[in-house]
Amino acid sequence: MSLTAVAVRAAGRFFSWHGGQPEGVWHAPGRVNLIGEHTDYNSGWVLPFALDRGVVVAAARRGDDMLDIRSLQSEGRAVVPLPGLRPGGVTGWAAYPAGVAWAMREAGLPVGGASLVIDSDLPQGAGLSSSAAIECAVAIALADLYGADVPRTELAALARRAENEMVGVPSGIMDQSASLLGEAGHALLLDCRSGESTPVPFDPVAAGLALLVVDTGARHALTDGRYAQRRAECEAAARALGVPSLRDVTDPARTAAIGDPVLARRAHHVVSDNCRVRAAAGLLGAGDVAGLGPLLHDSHASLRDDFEISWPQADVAAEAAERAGALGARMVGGGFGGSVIALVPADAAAVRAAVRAAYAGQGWAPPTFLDAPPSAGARRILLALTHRPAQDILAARAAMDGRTAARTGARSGTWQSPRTRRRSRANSPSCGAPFTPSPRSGLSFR
Ligand code: GAF
Repeated sequence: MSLTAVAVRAAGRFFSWHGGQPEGVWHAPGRVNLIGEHTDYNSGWVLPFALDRGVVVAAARRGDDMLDIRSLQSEGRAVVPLPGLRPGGVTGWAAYPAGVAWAMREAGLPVGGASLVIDSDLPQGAGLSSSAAIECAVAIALADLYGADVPRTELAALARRAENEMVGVPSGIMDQSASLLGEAGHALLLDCRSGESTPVPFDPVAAGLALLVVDTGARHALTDGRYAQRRAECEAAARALGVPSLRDVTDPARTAAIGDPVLARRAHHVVSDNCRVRAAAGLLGAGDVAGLGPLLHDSHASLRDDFEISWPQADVAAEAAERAGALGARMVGGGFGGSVIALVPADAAAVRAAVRAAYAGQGWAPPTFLDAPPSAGARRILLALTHRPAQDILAARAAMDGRTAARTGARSGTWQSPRTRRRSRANSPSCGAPFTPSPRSGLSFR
């Protein structure tokens, strides 16, 4: 389903559910992480990019301080009074959008009530960050509607806070950053300690390649406790090594000093994946897309053997893809379900056939394949619709150019936090092929 079609559907449903026109429709993409898994909450590096599919929110302000939220993907309606809202006050799917409004108000932003309709063309539980896409779409919608001029890095931090505190998942900053800061034709090198982000050209098609996403069909949920357990293990490993975080360890061999073998393996994955992120960014900076293949392969092995978060379908899909000619393949996201990415020749037919055959051999239902062009980050895609019936929204297609991230029309009040002013630390000499980024100089609301 195209982005246009999803936006039109959400606006049309807004009309029937809320009895009026939305003031606009906002879109936030899902993400694929090229490399650097479970490194973000260890203050390390990640290299995700924004997808061409994601979540749309049709929204309008309300005269009261209530959120009235509906979703085409979830049953029921959530009506949430904003005054007095606290973590634990909303549970289930509505905790994501309500949590964003709560976090924005907690930060002192002038956010009031809103009617929202959420729609999506992103598979849920596929490891492509559908939850972060909801948070980010709601965040830019509320910021825009209420004229809150917030740097996107700060919106990402607020969306993450919603997930950490209202939903209760101790996730890192990667998914929200990719959704809000992504650029077409680029991956985003993110230093999760300093917050610095650097767009890195990523154009597999120009290199005669493609990045194939295999939705393995196994569903994952960050809320099931295993993600939180991995995070706790990483923190324990850092304590064992006497460092603030595993980012501060640059030589993977140093993790052998940890007495507990499980913690040592967890740390080995994180430290080595940090090295792989920086090597990957260096390769992309030099135009060597094919060079990513071995790094993807090694990252999967590390996630399978050291971090122990891959799942049977991911291992089978990655191995079948590589046997059929993929330059490298690996699981993506939090783990225990979701998707695999494979760097494949432009004609991926042989890889698709091999993965399907491997699945059939296991007696599993066939996987789903998605193309993954690196795409633009979150943006407003339909302007005010006042006085136009929902059916006429199709006429607004011209305004929906997915390639150019439109300004979201911030109108008043600039808000800053010290986080935007943090400085990065020097790159580690022990990690191969260091990439010297030239980070974004200004953090502005694009
Ligand atoms: C999930 C989390 F939300 C991210 O912050 C990140 O930790 C990822 O899992 C693993 O790399 O998507």
